[in-house]
Amino acid sequence: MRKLVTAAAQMGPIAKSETRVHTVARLLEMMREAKGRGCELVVFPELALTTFFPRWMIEDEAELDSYYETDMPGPATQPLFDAAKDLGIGFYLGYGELVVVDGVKRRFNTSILVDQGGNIVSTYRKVHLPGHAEPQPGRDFQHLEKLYFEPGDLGFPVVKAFGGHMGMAICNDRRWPETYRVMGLQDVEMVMLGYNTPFGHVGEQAMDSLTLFHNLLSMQAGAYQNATWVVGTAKCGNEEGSAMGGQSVIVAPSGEIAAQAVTVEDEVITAACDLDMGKTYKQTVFDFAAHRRPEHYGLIVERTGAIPPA
Ligand code: CDT
Repeated sequence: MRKLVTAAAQMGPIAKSETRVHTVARLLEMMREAKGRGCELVVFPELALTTFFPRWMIEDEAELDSYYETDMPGPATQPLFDAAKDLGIGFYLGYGELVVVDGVKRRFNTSILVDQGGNIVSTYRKVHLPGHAEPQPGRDFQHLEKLYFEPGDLGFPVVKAFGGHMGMAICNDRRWPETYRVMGLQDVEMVMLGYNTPFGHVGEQAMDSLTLFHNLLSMQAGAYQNATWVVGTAKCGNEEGSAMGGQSVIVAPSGEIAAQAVTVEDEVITAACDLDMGKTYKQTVFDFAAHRRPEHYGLIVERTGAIPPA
């Protein structure tokens, strides 16, 4: 048994006016709570340092820039790294990343994995960006991730850390089987992901009522089909008038839910995750080397959109 006691530190809303210092204080409090409950790793949400700004069309570049981090750690986030080292607890953190390359600003929806020594051991940039690149008329809230971020350019790295094989994804990535399978093929043992999932984003009442069902469905399927733990952490509740789903979960490689949040506020859930638990599946029904048939999977990488038969 390789036990990794893990927390998902769900966040309630972050107001537009909330300072980084205040938000980081909320994260630190949950980090300490997780440590007190025996955790070695805590998973925070996507864009955990600010309100979910892609809901608005922001014309002013300085205002837009204020939602991104140019340094990691920076002055506001250094306390998280210091606490990781002092307490001996690692963390996953999602944030907006702004880098300048050859004089050009590049923006990514990013997550990092920080070890118990306060070192960044992996960086991931969100691949599957949802929403639109232009504001949609008639909507109360936009979803402008395609305007404010470019698709990640780092693939889906899996690294050795915390005694296991650790991978990351961000929000909408959790709906795509390719996300998990690319990591499954690197023998991933735990996928950490943060999310902000507004209700009403599909614009259809019937589908909207299934938002929470789809949240669990996608993570439980990804966990089971790749025999990996999945730790999914929400930012949720009513944020600036936009209601977002909670339901943070820790899913076992069997697809079963080991822990689940019951509020839409700051809430720490934990599970003692045995990183060896996926082995039984990986050696039998999901023995990839024995059973996969990649010669028949070409379309997955050759084709993006579906084309009906002639
Ligand atoms: N943040 C994010 O990726 N949210 C999406 C919902 C919006 S789709 C327009 C998600 O998959 O939860």
